[in-house]
Amino acid sequence: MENADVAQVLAEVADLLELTGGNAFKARAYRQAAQIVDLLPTPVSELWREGKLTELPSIGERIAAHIEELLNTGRFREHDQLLAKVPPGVLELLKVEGIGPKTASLAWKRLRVKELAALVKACRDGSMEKLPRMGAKRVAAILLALERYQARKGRVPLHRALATAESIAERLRKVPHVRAAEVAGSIRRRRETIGDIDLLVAATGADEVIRAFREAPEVETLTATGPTKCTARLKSGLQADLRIVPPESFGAALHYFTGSKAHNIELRTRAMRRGLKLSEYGVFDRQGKRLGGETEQDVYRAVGLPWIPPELREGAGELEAAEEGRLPRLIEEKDVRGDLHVHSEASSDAHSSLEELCKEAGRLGREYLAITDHSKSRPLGLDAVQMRAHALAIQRFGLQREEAPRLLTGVEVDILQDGTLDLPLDVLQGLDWVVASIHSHFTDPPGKITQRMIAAMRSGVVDVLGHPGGRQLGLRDAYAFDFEKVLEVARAERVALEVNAMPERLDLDDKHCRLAKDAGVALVISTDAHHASQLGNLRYGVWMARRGWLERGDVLNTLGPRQLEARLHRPRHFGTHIELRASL
Ligand code: DGT
Ligand code: CA
Ligand code: CA
Ligand code: ZN
Repeated sequence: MENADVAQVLAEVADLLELTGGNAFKARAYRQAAQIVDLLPTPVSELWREGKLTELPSIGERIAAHIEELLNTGRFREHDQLLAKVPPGVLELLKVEGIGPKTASLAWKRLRVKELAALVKACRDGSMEKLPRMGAKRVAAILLALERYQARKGRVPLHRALATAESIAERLRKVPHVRAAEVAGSIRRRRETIGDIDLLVAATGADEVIRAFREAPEVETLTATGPTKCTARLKSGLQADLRIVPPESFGAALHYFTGSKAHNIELRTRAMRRGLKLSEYGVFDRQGKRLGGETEQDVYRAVGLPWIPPELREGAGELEAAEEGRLPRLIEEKDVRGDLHVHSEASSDAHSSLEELCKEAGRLGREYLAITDHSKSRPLGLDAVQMRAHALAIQRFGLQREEAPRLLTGVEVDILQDGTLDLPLDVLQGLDWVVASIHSHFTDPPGKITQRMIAAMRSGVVDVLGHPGGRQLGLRDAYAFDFEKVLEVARAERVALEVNAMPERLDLDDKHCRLAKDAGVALVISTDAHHASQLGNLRYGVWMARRGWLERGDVLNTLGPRQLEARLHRPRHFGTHIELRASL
């Protein structure tokens, strides 16, 4: 147990005493002891071994005995007894700025508030205001603080954390005696949202690493430090955990801190059944002999499994699949040959010309690009006449180009509230590629949303449903629509589903990707770029697809243009440009 952990338990005892109306002097003594331990320059366990605990200010016999119990067993009885009396949600209330034990226990005892959500409600419905010494002003301040707390506590989309994490890791790699530095945790698993950043370093000494970490420009302040680990609050508001391990444990530690927790637990159980012990320090046999731990492969090999890609480590059947030799060969970014949802400056919310888009797409090695601007119901969207003219302009522009990518004429057509499409069918039929998306009336009942999608798919002109789940991370959850029904119709009509790679959409999500694959419905990974610089976002979609167990064969735009054309449900003319060129 680190000093910070001990300090936290002592401080919690003080909170619990105050919440339960216990002795105020006693509570103060615990709080002071917590502060002393927290700021101690040496490990408290060392002082304890040397019998020097009671020499510390504020630590008498009684608290010293508790610390001893804590260090020995990881807990102590008085703490457990107090915890049993207070709902965990009440303890959490104390983390909100301006809420002390008095307010929290008033709300709990008088209003039966046992969690944050209930406190928000009590503040809004006026019941909080009626409590003694409360009043409208205090309640308003508490409400504000509650909102800030929930925002801080909230998860951030992957892209907000990824660059920061990688840049800190890069800095740590340059520190002397560092052998390796990797980003672990949910970022390494490419989860769409991130709770905190986890960094792991293999090094022979920790001090220099911790110093470099503290001095990283992204770091605001260290909130906890120990001999081989520390936690920082970053300027972005995120938290980052850093751990330093000896090189021979790096693989085991990387595995452990990559998670997920569910995956780790399953793997450890499997190891136990084979008489092995897995920990962040390595793989050990019954006699405690170390069998490995320098690489992640060691860990999996010890339990008789092949290495499992981090994106699959969610405790969702990956161990069974590995056991039976049916782990998917996950799709990779380089497998994707074209981008089938791209906006040019003809969309009012997009900014790049065809020229700029082609240049960047060519640089990224894309072989084809479908220009899919908005239809007329969106602000300044294109009507039938404008769309025809636009398609012609795209073809003309494509004709003048010799090099990749090939341009496809396309559209992102709105699926209107009644399920009809926002442009006449003959206009849509004249295009190379039709994305159909819902951009309005999100709050209609789920059944209605399902019907809209089904109607669009049955139009006979739609190639793919754009961002089918409708979610926007941190803003709007996916519709509660009937996905099974959508899959059934998609398969029958041979309509693909999009994995929209915009970092704030990532829609379909991993679970829906997997369901689609299992239902035999094709997927398309698209950037939905609104600027040339966003064409590089494809990787986010690929990560989501990998988390959804997708392989190359599950994704239509891993095909070359000719193969793609041949797979579609109505004849297409991707080759027109070539033929036109020949006839010119
Ligand atoms: P996050 O931060 O909420 O996005 O998700 P993670 O997965 O990064 O979780 P985090 O930061 O709490 O912990 C990092 C990894 O450490 C986690 O994925 C697995 C491992 N870990 C943490 N706590 C436990 C635990 O109690 N048991 C086990 N088996 N593993 C744990
Ligand atoms: Ca984390
Ligand atoms: Ca963490
Ligand atoms: Zn779009």
